[in-house]
Amino acid sequence: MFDPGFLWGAATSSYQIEGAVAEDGRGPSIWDTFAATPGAIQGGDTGAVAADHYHRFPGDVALMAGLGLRAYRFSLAWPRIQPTGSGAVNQRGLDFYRRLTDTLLDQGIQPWPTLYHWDLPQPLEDRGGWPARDTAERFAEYAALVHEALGDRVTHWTTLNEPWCSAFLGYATGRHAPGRRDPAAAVRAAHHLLLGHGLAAEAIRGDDSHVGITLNLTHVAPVGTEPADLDAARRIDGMQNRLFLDPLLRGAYPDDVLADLREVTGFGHVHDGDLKRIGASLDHLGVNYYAPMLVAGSSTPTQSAYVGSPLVRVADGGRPRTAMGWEIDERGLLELLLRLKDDYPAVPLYITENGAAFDDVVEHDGVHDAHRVAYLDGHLRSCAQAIGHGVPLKGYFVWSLLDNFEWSFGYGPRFGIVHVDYATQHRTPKDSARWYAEVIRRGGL
Ligand code: IFM
Repeated sequence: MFDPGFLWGAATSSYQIEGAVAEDGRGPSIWDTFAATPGAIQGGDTGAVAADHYHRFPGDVALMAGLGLRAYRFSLAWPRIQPTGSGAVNQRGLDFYRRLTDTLLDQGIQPWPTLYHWDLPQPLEDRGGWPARDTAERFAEYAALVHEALGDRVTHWTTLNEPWCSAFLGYATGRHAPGRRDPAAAVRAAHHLLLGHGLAAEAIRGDDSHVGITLNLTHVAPVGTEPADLDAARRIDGMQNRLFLDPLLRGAYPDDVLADLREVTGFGHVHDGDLKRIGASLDHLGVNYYAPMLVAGSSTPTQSAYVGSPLVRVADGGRPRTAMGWEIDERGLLELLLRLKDDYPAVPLYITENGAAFDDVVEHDGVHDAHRVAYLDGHLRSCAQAIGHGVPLKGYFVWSLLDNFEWSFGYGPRFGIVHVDYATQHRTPKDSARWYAEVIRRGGL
């Protein structure tokens, strides 16, 4: 079960909630540019206003306190702090995060910042973006600046959120900013993101600082026992999980994944010493889990984010789905946590995102999101089971505190436990928020 020190939290990210994209000296990010590209985002939505958290953060922190949250995971917008991605600090941007952090601390809520949740300063993309090695160096410089400013208030740092998405959705499929479709560039980006993590961790780590990274991991299973299905599962597990876990926790890329990727690119971009820096010990690992993946071999080549593995298709597990079309299966989370314990050196784990979008209906007496409550309840049960099996799981952050900008899907999908009326910016805690507050109050289910 959950021990009394278990960290109960909720998560958001800068571009998804802040708005105020041109205020107080913030520079443009790749998401501003991408969102302005016709056809890139459903409904032509952008993060220009989002949930207006930049102006409303005191009220949002009061809401968090009302729910009894012990921690709040948010991200810092790099272009607020370094508008061009390098050089001098924009003090007004940094001050926003200082005020946010202080307001959280005043309410007894632990600030849990992520340094990068996808909003790369546009000038760095113009100089090559993550496929260029220099971006990793610039990221470490930015991390050091933020640490210098907030290191007396923050103990737990996360370098990157979901580098798989940054690399493969951003540079291979083009579904995310910067919208490039260049598989070889995506593979280089993945390495430079990991390198950026390693360099930033070196810059931050010290007395009171714990440094982690958040990965979007999943439980991958084959539909059957045919060799092609087993190979599909190996490949997808390799690209989604092991390509990141192995260098971080074992100091080496998995040989089979390198072999799969040789179809796409060579590895001249991996320099001597990089893996040593990437594999320097993690103080914690953040796990984002939403759905399992059932996969099969395929005879028809398809282009997907899984570059180097065209003969794979995602199969239907026949389970109920969320509004994103993602299958609901909390057992996948249990399998994933047990696998992390069995296959990798022990490291404190935190679920840094878990949650679901559903088609919420605002009624006269609130938002009765029973599906979301059931989803969260099931996944927390898996967490409790995992702890019972000895998994070092130390905390859980619901995705998300607020309804927000869901990237290329715009404002359609609602993941929040708090409803946001985007016309008025009025916040309404959903039934799931009340349910979660009660879980926190009781210290468990
Ligand atoms: O909204 C995203 C978040 O930014 C990263 N993880 C997945 C969430 C739901 O798609």
